[in-house]
Amino acid sequence: MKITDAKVFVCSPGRNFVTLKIYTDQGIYGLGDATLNGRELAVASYLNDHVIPCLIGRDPADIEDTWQYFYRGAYWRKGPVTMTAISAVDVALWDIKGKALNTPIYNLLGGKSRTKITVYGHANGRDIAETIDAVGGYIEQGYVSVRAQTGIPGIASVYGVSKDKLFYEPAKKGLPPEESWSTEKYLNYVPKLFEQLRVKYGTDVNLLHDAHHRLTPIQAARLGKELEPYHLFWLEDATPAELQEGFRIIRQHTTTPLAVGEIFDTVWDCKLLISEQLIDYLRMEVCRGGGITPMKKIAAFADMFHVQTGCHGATDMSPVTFGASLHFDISIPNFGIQEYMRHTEETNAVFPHHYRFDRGFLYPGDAPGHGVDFDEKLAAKYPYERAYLPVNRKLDGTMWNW
Ligand code: CS2
Ligand code: MG
Repeated sequence: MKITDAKVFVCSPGRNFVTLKIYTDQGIYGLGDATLNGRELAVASYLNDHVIPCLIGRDPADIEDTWQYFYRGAYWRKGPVTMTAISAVDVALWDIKGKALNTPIYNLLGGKSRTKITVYGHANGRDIAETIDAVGGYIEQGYVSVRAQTGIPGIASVYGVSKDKLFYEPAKKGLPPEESWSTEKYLNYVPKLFEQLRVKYGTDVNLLHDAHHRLTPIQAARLGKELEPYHLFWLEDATPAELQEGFRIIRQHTTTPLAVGEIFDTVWDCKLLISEQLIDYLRMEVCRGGGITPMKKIAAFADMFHVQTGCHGATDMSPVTFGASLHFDISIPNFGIQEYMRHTEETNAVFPHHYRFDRGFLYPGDAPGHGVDFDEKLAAKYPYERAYLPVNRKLDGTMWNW
């Protein structure tokens, strides 16, 4: 089999997505997700200008060699644009291999290690009372795990809080919106949310929280310590992880489980975090971490150090990523949990798929490949519109992490 062509589709059914379609001489095609929120066109260009010309003529069955070709051969390694592009190629090739062998991708990864995939939903509210109600809504839908994010009195808008209770899309059309932040107000308020959630819903529901890179290590240590009585499933992105050693400070002070990694793109971003057991869940995803090929290796490395996976699953990854991630999730031994931010009906119509949600769990389905398709004609009705993630400033105007 030979690769005869490849095309990049940028569309916006509710939000911007970048889809790579690789065609072969046997009529089989594969799909990969190359969406990078706010930098979509950079990845589209990397694929069109630097990847696709080198793909034509290759055997799509040689997934590992193709991955090595685009990683080592790029010379300029790593980084979200490069690795999102390589991820899309890798996932598309696994899709082709599954279709050519008429089997779902998980069968090519060692088969199923579980029957269903535990997911968590995103409950949010403008204040504690509203957030408590939102968590109850997810429990009623059958979720056994719920992330809770609340607005903070005195802060105009906070990460993770949206008007729409089922969909959360942080990217806004036009130039980056500016948000404001106060670590002090946040640290004084959030423990109260989880205290009241436990009083209201007891200890059976898994509660998660995302600090979204906004704390210093010692501030994260304080929050982790104050959340210990509420036994969170995880505290996510407690501190920026460029300084992996910073997690040593958090670890020294608290037993609250730590999750990090949605912005990582190679194992080098988390080698120390894993080998020193500084984290409990790795958030890397097949659309950012280089694809299924390296993610299998990273999951095996993490398994040696008691680290489980907790793949990123926000609206800014297309159903193609969800489809592929579920085949990865269901096959690895150290699966932890899968984030599941629902897509809009517009998005689901452009990306028909076999996976399904049922009362707190996702099921990948048994279609050959990853089981997700792409409706080019319908996609063409939703042209790209520039949209950026917000930027964030402290109340005194200091630029901070969003
Ligand atoms: C968040 C994301 O889902 C999460 O855990 O961190 O919503 C993240 O903000 C977006 O994916 C950024 O595009
Ligand atoms: Mg996050």
